Amino acid sequence: MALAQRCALAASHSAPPNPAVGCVLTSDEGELLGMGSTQRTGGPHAEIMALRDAAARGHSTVGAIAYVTLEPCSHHGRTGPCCDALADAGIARVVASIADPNPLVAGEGFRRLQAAGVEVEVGPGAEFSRELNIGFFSRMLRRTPWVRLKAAASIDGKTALLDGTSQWITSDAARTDGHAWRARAGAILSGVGTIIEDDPLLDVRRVPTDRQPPLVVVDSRLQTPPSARIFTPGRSVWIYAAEADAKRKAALERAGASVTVFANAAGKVDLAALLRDLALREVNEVHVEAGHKLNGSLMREGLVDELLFYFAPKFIGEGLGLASQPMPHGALTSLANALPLEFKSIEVLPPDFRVVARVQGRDRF
Ligand code: AOF
Ligand code: ZN
Repeated sequence: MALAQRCALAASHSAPPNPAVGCVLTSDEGELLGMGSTQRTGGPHAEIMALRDAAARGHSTVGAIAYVTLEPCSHHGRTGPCCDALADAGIARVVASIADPNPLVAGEGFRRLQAAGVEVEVGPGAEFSRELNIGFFSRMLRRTPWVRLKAAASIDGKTALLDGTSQWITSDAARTDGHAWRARAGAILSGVGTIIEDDPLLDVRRVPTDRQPPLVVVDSRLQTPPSARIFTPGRSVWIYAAEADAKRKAALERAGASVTVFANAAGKVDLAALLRDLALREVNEVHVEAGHKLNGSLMREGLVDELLFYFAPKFIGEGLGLASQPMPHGALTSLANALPLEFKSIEVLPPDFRVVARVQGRDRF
């Protein structure tokens, strides 16, 4: 299963919106017969790749064991059912980490395998598989993506100088690591303020990938310049506005953007509706890289599931913070009311360090 997990990890940049899955086939004595990973959307699933690999190596899979990090699918989606392919290939036993939360599968893959006489064991590596695909589980079970907010700050929690200067607070290793998190996301989300002030690319450059996540821009009044660097050929830019002036909308559409209007009562973009819309567009994980205002709005509305914070060994003193909107009930008067988080990991990326902190209980779905 450890090898199947490595295969799953290898698929994490290219698999979205599909879950990243790995599959390893062995003989019942444990000889490796074949292995595979989920391919890009519409391509073969991990099980099919592993069966093909075994065939290419000249191995029979009759009586073999399949280790797979997710329940083999039972439906006809963009590809055919993997459970039938495994049974037809003579697999005797399937060891799967966890059931597929896709309602089209949800245990049916296991039932079909058992009905075909295949022995099924479920559980080994469940936690790994769910974490690797937390966005897919979120979209399938909550109908909204998993939202991870990334920020880079000085040790005293400042993300920019008072004049907005923020390049660069953290060093190379941390910035490359940030690109690896972008690469596994279904979309990268930012605000019009960041686009105007920094004219960033917000793409994946520092790690290998064969897929650029679409860029989502929260832009209430369509102020994104059509000349911004985010508009590069082949990349999707999805702009969400609260009102859409016809001329601006047309200009942005000419630049390659799609424009959607979702206004809330305050005349701002309805962020919860935006996220639900991203789930409909098959976005599993949203990687937020925005300024303190949009960060603050997302925090205030309780829409952030996880924080991905990098801290540099620098002291800024007076500067801009991580998130700067008042919380819904104003300043807290009791620490007992602070949003409870749980540190999932703390890692040193010299000279900086990275903290992944999750809103307590938010992953129970
Ligand atoms: C598997 N093995 O490697 C993956 C699975 O549209 P399709 O045919 O590509 O199906 C996508 C669905 O298949 C996806 O929503 C999830 O339920 C399952 N993913 N299943 O057997 C795999 N990636
Ligand atoms: Zn499948």
